[in-house]
Order: sequence, then structure tokens, then C-alpha cells
Amino acid sequence: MPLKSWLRSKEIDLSHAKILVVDDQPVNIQAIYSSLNGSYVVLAATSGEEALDLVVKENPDLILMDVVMPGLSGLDTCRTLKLQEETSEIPVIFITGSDSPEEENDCWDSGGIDFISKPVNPMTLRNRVKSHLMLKYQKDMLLKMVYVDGLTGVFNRRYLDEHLIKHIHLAKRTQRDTSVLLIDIDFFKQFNDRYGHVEGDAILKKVAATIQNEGLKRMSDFIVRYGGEEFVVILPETDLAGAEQVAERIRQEVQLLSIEHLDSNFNVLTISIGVTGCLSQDMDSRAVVDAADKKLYQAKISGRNRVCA
Ligand code: GH3
Ligand code: MG
Ligand code: MG
Ligand code: MG
Repeated sequence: MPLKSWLRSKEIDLSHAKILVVDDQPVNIQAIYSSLNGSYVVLAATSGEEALDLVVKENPDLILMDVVMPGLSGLDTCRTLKLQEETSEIPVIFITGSDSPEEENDCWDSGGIDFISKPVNPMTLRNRVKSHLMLKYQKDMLLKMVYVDGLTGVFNRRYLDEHLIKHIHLAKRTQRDTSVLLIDIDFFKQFNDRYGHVEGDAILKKVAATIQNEGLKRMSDFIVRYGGEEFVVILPETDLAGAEQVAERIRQEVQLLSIEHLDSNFNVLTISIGVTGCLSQDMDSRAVVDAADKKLYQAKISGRNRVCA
């Protein structure tokens, strides 16, 4: 969507936005549900513990959180969400019966983005929810523009630069290796020359999607478009033997797409992959990618359409 139109609020469709309501009293959930249902997708949890599970499963866009609950309080639930990387960006609005400034301050301190007093006025609730969903949407769009490759929809080089180093440090600390694959399409210049750039671009999308959907099995694995027709895959907590298996699966899946490439030695489109572990490298991203690049070079000179580790 062009910049101008997504900034214009009335054009943003929020009807698929997911809101999680957390309250130990079903009657409170019901009241909020009847104010918001129809405009958004509304989910409910009756405890902080249940909310933490549901947040991971459902990835809501906004959470409406009761403060006082038996077991994990709303404040503790919010603190936990803010500490976990996958859930830390989800906005939390507290709903509370207290009117003490100190307790209100606790809501902000625990990571809440706003605060609504009980009894909840339905109009106030709807306006606040809409305003925060809009902000969340705009923030998500900006993050996408910053970290996602426009053509293929996978992460870009900037994302890799910021995240690989974290995985390298984690691997050193835990002594559990993170492995890195450098993937390069074989004879891609000839592909473009014969089939055209538009077809070449479509193939880049297809290869990226195949690596992502057929190649990567763990939530923590991720793929990055590293350059024109090169991709990097990060496999946290994966040793070299495991990474070789993943690389081999990816290589086969791409070959199985059976994309015609008459100027390739294989008659179909193929990829070559270099594999390295990061524990064996000095502690920086450059060294790790260079090591994978050396292996990739071996795969290329020894015939292409293969994995070298
Ligand atoms: P090799 O098997 O040695 O990797 O040969 P190659 O032709 O794939 O390698 P080379 O690095 O010489 O060429 C990469 C080519 O990839 C250059 C360009 O034609 C193509 N390419 C790079 N980025 C894009 C892109 O965004 N879209 C399209 N369609 N083609 C691209
Ligand atoms: Mg309560
Ligand atoms: Mg290349
Ligand atoms: Mg190539």
C-alpha cells in the first residue's frame, strides 16, 4: 500500500484486528465483548496464565488487561509479555477499578500503553481501542518497510545485520551452535537472459517461499534475502550435521519445483549452498558469512546444485 494511503486512517481496514480481553470476571469480559465484537475479532482469557499461552498461539494486535486477578496479576502478566521478544511489541491497555495515581503509575511502569477506568464507558473503550490499533498497524507497516525485502517478502539484509550478532553471542554463551547457510541460485544470469527479468523476479519469490515453507521447520529459523539471488538462512541451536540436513532438504525442494532452465547443466533451476557453524568462527557476523561464502564457492566450483559444509 502506498505511504500516503496507509497513513490516512479511514482507509485502513481493522476488521481483522485481533483483540485479547483478559479478566477473571466473565461478566466484565462479556461487557467488553459486546462493545467490540462485530468491529474486531475478540478473544478472551480468564487468567494471566491463560493469557500468556493464548498470546503465543494467537498473536493478538492489542490486549485489554484487568489489573487485579487471582494468580498472575495483570501487571505481572504484562511484565512477562514485555520480556519475551515475540510478545514484547503487543500493546497492552489496562482496565482497572482503582483511581489511585500510584496504581495507575504501576500500569505504565509494567509496560502498559494506556489505561481505562472501570466502569468502562463503551464509547471511550471503542475510541481508545481504535486509536491504539491504528498506531499498531502503522508501526507494523514501518517495521515491515525497514526489515522486509519488498520483492520476496522475507527479511532483508538490515534485519540480518541486527539479528545475526545476537545469535552469535547466544551461541558462545550457551555453547550451542547456531548454523548459517548461504544459498545462491545457479546460472541465474543465464536464466534472466533467456526467460527475462520479470520471470527471474517471479522465480526469486518462489525460491524464497520454498526455502521458508518447505525448508525451515522451527519457529526460530529464519531466511534473509542477502543480495540479488542470494539468501542467508539462520538456524539457531543447530549443529553442523543438522544444518547440512536442512540445507540438503532445501536443495532438493528447489530442484523438485522443476522450473525449466535450459541454459543450466541440470535443465531445471537449482541452488548451491555453503554451510557453516558460528562457534567455529571469530565473534562477528562478517566472519560467519565469509566462512559460509567459502563453502558456497566450493559448492560452485565442484559442480553446483550441491551442499558444502
Ligand atoms: P552462478 O551459478 O555462479 O551463481 O552463476 P550466476 O549467473 O547465478 O551468478 P552471478 O552472480 O554471475 O549472477 C547473478 C545474477 O542474478 C545477476 C542477475 O542477472 C541476477 N539477479 C540478481 N538480482 C536479481 C533480481 O533482483 N531480479 C532478477 N530477475 N535477477 C537478479
Ligand atoms: Mg479482576
Ligand atoms: Mg550470486
Ligand atoms: Mg548465482
